Amino acid sequence: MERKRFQRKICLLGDGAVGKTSLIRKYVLDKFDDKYLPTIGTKVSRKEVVIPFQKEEVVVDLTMIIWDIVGQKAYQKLRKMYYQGANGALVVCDVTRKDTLESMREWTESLFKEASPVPVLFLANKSDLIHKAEFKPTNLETIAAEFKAPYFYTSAKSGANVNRAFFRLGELMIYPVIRSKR
Ligand code: G3D
Ligand code: MG
Repeated sequence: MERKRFQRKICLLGDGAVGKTSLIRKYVLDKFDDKYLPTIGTKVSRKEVVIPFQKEEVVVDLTMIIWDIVGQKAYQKLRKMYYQGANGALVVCDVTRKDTLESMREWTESLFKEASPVPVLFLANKSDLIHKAEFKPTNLETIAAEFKAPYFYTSAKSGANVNRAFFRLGELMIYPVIRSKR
């Protein structure tokens, strides 16, 4: 198995209080790496993940640089810096608030304007509160299909699908590079 190393920037997008910061905290166990960048209202964390590509006989050591918007109403200028150079994104909504599902399109389109189309993954977070859900899986599936992207139900509280979501995004970002070099 050949070993390769990559570094990629990931952004978390979505309305306020959907659980972006909580998802990052759950995923990034090592909080020592957290850095607060007050000038751009953003917090940056780092996570190392090993992704095997069996068929291509390559194992990838991926460093994910995960960006979290701290102030939800970031100025347009700051938003640009946040998106710039993004290699992928998790677009997050809250299962208990349908309006947060509907604004996922806008979030995705504003990212694609600044960072050109990159792999995205749609997350319906707070799946532990599914009994209070305001929309159905098909509603989420419809939006994900529009962008030809996968979707997951996650819970930053229980941890359900959190690792899986970041890992899948990692695969989506790296696979084209591995495949093109065969
Ligand atoms: P944001 O970064 O998208 O703005 P936060 O969202 O991560 O700050 O989360 C907003 C609130 O939702 C927090 O509650 C947080 O604990 C809660 N939350 C986040 N993810 C989940 C989840 O998966 N399940 C449940 N039940 N709650 C979640 P508070 O009370 O601190 O505002
Ligand atoms: Mg936050």
